[in-house]
This record gives sequence, C-alpha cells and structure tokens, in this order.
Amino acid sequence: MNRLNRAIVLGTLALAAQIACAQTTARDAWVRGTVAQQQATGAFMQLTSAQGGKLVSVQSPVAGMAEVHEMAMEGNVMKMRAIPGLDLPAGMTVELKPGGYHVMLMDLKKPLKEGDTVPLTLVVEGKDGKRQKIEVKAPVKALTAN
Ligand SMILES: [Cu+2]
Repeated sequence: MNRLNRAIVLGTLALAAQIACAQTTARDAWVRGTVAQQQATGAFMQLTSAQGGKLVSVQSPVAGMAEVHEMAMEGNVMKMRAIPGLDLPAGMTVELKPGGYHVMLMDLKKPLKEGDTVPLTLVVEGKDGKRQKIEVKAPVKALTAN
C-alpha cells in the first residue's frame, strides 16, 4: 500500500469511529458528592441518541456496582429501583436527574469529593442490537447540589 492509500484508509477509519460515537451523546454529566462511610450515590446527565437505543449498563472504577434506576411510587412512598434498561427514543434528550432516572453508583471504594472527576462507561444498545460504549468524565458536585 502506498502512502496516499494508507492515508485514505486511516482517514476513513477515523471518520467511521466518529460516526459511531455520534450515535448517542452524554452531556452535563455530574455525580453527587458523598460523605465518609456513604456507600452509594447518583450520577446524572442528559443522553441523546440520534437513532434511538437503550442504556443497558454502566461501569465506573469508583463503584463496585452501577445500576440504572428509576423513581416509582410504591404505595405512598417514592422509591427507587433498578431497571434493565433506559429507553432513549431517537433524537430525544432523556434527562437523568435527582428525583428521576439516575445511575446508581454502589459499593463506593472511597468518598467522592467536590472537584473530583468520576469516569463512567455507558453501554448503549442500538435498535440493531449493536452496543456502543460512551466514556464520560463526570465532575463531582456538592452533596447538596440539585
Ligand atoms: Cu438509585
């Protein structure tokens, strides 16, 4: 392969990677800070999937386990519970926020202080069953942030 062909191939690969990454985007991610001994906290963000998909799992090195949660009434009490996936309708922004959908970071390895950055890996499954990983760096906000 000559140099020009190689440049074209590399350029095409880079473009393909960008298109794959643009399918679902995460914006304004943040994580609520914790106090010592606290085992769990929430991560919040806005997700937009161009073609539609489903957030099926989350991983973070700061947490032993991460789940996608929803808030739901159980009797008269608002409780959170894990859901197997969060639907991301095509072209719509789905907001994960306090009091609503959130990523639950559990089994925290250490307290999260304001100013820290928490890496999150989101796994989004497209309509075609293909999975996309989205790397997010979420700043930690104060415990009382909304
Ligand atoms: Cu939760």
